[in-house]
Amino acid sequence: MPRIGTQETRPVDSRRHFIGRAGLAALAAGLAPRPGAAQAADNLPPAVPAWTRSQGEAVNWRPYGLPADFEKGVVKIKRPSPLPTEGVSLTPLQHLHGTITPSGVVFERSHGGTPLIDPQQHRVMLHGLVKRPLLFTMDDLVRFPSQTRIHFLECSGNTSRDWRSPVSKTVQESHGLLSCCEWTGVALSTLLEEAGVQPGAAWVLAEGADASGTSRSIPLAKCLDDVLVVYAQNGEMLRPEQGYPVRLFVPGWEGNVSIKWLRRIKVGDAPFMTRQETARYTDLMPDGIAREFTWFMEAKSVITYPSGGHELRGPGFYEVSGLAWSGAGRIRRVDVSVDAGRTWRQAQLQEPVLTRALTRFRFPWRWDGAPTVLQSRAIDESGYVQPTRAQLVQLRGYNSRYHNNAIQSWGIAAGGKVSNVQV
Ligand SMILES: Nc1nc2c(c(=O)[nH]1)N[C@H]1C(S)=C(S)[C@@H](COP(=O)(O)O)O[C@H]1N2
Ligand SMILES: [Mo]
Repeated sequence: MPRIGTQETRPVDSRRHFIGRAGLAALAAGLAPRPGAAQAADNLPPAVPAWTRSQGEAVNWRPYGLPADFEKGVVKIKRPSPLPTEGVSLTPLQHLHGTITPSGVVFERSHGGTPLIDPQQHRVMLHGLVKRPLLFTMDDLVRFPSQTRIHFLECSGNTSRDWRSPVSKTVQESHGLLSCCEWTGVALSTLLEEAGVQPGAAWVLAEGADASGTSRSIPLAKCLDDVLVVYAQNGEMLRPEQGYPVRLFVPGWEGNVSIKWLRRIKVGDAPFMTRQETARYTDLMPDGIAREFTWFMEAKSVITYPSGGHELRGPGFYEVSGLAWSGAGRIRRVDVSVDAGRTWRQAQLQEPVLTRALTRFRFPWRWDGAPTVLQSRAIDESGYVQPTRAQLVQLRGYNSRYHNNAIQSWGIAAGGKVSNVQV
């Protein structure tokens, strides 16, 4: 039997170093042994594998690169909805490494489908309480001084389905309305300066060009601080689903205000009270009164490995890993509990820890094989501590759906099965 290096194995417990060839092929595929996997033995050392014995695909065989065919399970999934154009697709967080979400698997939240906009014909209008109303072409926007920043984007409906009971099976289902990209564009303050904001201006309306007419009001102070009008994502022009050719990006705030397919910016002296900030995206409190304009995404974290649907292969060493983020700034600390919240120890944070960006944490754990519950808790630079589910419910009751940032619990069963639980 071949001996495999520790880099191949998870866990790296010494008793698990000796496994069969079918097992090795299964490990390489990251799956349970498949039928026919035994023939793969021809490709195992000391044999020279088939792919080494002939030339590979031609250089530039695919002028736009794609993931390997073996990674075809790493995809977004659409949550069932009555209309094909209204709903969400979810980021496969359990399959991702590091902190940047590849553009192809960035979740989508769209209320009227993805409009296919010709950038030559697209205009961004800037009007209202300004000295000079302006109409920008895409060339105009790209010509302005640009900025590039890495930020997370989270829909405030993320994790909303699990408010009462843990219905989500995987971290993709529970936390997949979350992404982190490198965004490039022009500061909204630059455009506002160009137009000249008039005295009395206090709010800005942003409106999309899609059929949903999604529009939101944002305080002028935030717009002058760090809001971007972005045209690029992870080094290339925006994907159509993410707002091509141009969207607003509002760092740290609920995803809904980051208006995609941006067509209009209007400066005013009061909030515009659009549908998306009155009938939707408010938080109904236990006393029946709805909080409005709860923009901030408070500190939150989730363990992505191991998470719902994973199966641990016996007792031994595991690197627990996950993501933490806060709309208020940088993550200061992440604690992990491997005993259902009774004791907590500090996880390692991957540098660089950026403001309002996903932060990867890691925590070494030796599983003794007994059933337990894993949790993570984020603390941000403002000192805010991610609440337990009980604390969140105590404060917010069961009336509201948005802004569920409670601590997530993953139950580990005796046989190693990982599932979504609430403690
Ligand atoms: N024009 C427009 N902008 C929009 C939306 C939309 O439906 N139309 N959805 C909003 C919501 S609810 C979220 S969470 C984010 C999602 O951004 P993404 O689809 O790029 O992940 O876009 C926001 N901007
Ligand atoms: Mo959203």
